[in-house]
Amino acid sequence: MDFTDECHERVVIHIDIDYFYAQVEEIRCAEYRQKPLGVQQKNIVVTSNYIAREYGVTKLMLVEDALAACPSLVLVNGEDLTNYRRMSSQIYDILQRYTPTVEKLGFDENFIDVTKLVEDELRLNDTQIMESDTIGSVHPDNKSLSMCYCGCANRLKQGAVIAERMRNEIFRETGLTTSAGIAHNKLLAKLCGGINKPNGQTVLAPVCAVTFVTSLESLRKIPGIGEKTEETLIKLKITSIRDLQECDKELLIQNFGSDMGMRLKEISYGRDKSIVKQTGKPKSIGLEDSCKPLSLRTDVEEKFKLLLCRLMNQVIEDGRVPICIKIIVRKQEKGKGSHRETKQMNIPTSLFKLSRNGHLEVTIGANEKLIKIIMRLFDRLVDLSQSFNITLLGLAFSKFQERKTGASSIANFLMKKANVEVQSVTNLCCAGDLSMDTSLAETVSDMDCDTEAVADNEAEDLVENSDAEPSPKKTCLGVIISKRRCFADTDSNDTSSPSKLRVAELRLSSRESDTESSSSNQLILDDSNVNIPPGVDKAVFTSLPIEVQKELIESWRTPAPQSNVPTFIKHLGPTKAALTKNKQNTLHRYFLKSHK
Ligand code: DCP
Ligand code: MG
Ligand code: MG
Repeated sequence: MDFTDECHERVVIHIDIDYFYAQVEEIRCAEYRQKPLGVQQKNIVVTSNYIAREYGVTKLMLVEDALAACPSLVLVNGEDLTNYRRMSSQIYDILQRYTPTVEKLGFDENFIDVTKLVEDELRLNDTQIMESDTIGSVHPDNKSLSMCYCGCANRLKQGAVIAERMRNEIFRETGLTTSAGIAHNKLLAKLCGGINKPNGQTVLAPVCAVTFVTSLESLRKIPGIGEKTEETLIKLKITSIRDLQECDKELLIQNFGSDMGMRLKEISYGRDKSIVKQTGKPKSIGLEDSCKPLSLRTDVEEKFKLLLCRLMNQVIEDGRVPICIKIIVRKQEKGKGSHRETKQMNIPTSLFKLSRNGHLEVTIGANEKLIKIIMRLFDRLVDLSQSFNITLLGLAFSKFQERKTGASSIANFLMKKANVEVQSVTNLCCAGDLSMDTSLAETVSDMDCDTEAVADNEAEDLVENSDAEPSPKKTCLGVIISKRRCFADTDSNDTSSPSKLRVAELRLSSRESDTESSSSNQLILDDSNVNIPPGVDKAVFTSLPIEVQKELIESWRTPAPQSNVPTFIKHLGPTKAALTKNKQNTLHRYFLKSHK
């Protein structure tokens, strides 16, 4: 196999924010711009501005060492990640305007596959790059870029024009400068993005990929080669990229397994087939914080209250209603060392509501109720009759409901439930070998980890019956709808192909509409003196959101011609049966008693 041979069809951009946390602090306080600035978490300077870097202050340096290197260093506390998180998602949103194929990597990096966009722009313009377009630097030079005849030179240049546009837009809207790499794969885009930092961008000439990777000064420069992999490689006497290229492939496969072994071989030649995978919303939103040993329940409660306050802000920003909470506790026990335990339970959805403009809000008393739940979980996790020492506490929300198109829309009404049924364990990252509990747990909260698996049935056991959300499996309309294969695919808007749509994601829960209208649902029926057509299940009808009821009532008053499908179900798409038998396709049909 020739590892040097790779096609250059794709155009991938990697964008990294310059001195991220420190730059956010400079935006908050302009006077920091002229000073050496470091952002501190616990006793570590996690990053610094470029003035401080000139003094030798490096990322992840001990505060003590940083101050020794630069006595005039201004330190700001960066433990509250709210602003960083906000900027990070603002940038993600900006990039999403160009293409949905954006993959978020941590807080300050994104990969964007612009292949399609480039093709479209090249076709539309039918020209070479305009004089006025800036493409930034080319590594190693323009001549090398034009040495391949597959068309990659034009594609990459156009990609660079797009990258420049993206970076300008990010700067205009957030004030943050960024650096970018443009290449035919993710690995090279990330690597070449570092060539012109800060506030620069670089296109990599594909024919120079191997030379470029070989020139990297250490194995660790390659994303994917971490401390452990490097250790093993060194044991195998592989200490440089060139060694990796020249070693026997079988040796790598023996020591790392076939996938990783092959991958190491490929990346040593700058090859990377991995695709840019669109980042979805995280499966859990959590944070945790290490603390001095706590041995009183009241102290634990205080700490949980603080964590909950911060977590609620994150959930509100996220906009989805969580229906499960998990607590994480690190216990220190004599003779046993320290270990983490978790416990989770479902929470009432009534703790949250959606405002008229679709924003998530916390209902009155929600925090107090949540603290009660949290402490109930804590009491189950810790034997209070014995002395205890807690050195870390964490909270995470998971199992989200998503309302996509307004609080009272039919799509909202037929909400996603697949994740609720499939996902029983949250994926909060244990900081693991990463050093700073708070920041890192938050940064990578959607990654897999080894937290204790709490069985679904256990979580269900803990549900407070008085206020719990009913299971979607038990709602009759949900059953009818999924049987009838009526689809609400708000993502793709593709109603032509039922196979693409997600039956399992449909759900109906009368409690969902609690926040909006359930108390007045009955009224609409009584007040309007409506004759419900025979066969319609009144109970099901009254559990529908008011908007839906109104629209149905309207359609019963004035029988609609066949083509006059109520607007709220147009986007659901016709069922196959409805299309072939040419029956009236209205929501009405879905709750006729006879269909049960
Ligand atoms: N960060 C952190 N802990 C780590 C690594 C990073 O808290 N172990 C935070 C601080 C950084 C941010 O993540 O500001 C982004 O990390 P980068 O490695 O991209 O570093 P910077 O953006 O700060 O600097 P650069 O200009 O080199 O990209
Ligand atoms: Mg950065
Ligand atoms: Mg980064």
